[in-house]
Amino acid sequence: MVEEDRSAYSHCFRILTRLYCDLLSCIASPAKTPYPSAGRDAGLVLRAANSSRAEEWMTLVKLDLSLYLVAGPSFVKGHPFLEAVEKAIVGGVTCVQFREKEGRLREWLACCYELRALTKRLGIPFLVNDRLDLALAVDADGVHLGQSDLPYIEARRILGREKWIGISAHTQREAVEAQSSGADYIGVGPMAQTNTKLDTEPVLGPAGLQEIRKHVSLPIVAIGGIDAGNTEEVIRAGASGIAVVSSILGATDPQQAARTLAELIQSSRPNHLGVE
Ligand code: TZP
Ligand code: MG
Repeated sequence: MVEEDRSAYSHCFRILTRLYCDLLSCIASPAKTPYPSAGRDAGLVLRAANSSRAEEWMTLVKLDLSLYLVAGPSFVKGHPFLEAVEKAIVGGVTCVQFREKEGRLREWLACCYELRALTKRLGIPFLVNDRLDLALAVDADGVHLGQSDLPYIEARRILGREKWIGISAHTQREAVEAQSSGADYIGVGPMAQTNTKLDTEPVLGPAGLQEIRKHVSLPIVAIGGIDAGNTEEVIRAGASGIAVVSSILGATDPQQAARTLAELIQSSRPNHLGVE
């Protein structure tokens, strides 16, 4: 095969692959019904979800980190995974991240397609933990990277300027570095002991978060061992939002669990009416 033919074939192959992916995501989200819950603007959600232009979705959807659900099938107890995530969003989750360590890449890919379709239908952002390949494959809105993952600069080069990139930071130095590199937000934790992730850094707690907050203006999502009992303390320490796994996905009623946390977040914000 001559070089020209080879390049024409590979061009066609890329186009067909793209069409196939678009077809898959259409099949995965047949009903573009927005769910105007949790104070979201139904008109905006409808426009964004129905938009065939990826950049229009990215300009219309807002990265609201208030109640950030970190979700993977292995963390759900007693409910079908997608049903639990949908209920949590209806209850007030404002952002979803796919994070899974068990299983195979192909299973994660299928799961990410479904989460992409669900979050688009309900009008909230969808990010992928660690894996840029998965994020790009399903056209997620961004990635969340740890200190041992691909550095920000390479991730940004691969993802382009439109996507969001969050970085985990455990120390003041890592937080300042993430901010100056250009990250969109940082994840700080653990706030308390957690059984969900076994290789965590030592507990930082709200006091550690408060210290980091003094040195960065970037949105901070607190993570690790957060539930209804410590949400207020964490928000008052300066977190823009909380990221949770078990207090929503391990709850008997994920929708109610999300609602309770969303209400606590609202009422704990320093500028909440009657608070300060
Ligand atoms: N990163 C730091 S702690 C943690 C992750 C992903 C797990 C949080 O899970 P949970 O159940 O909300 O404590
Ligand atoms: Mg990671």
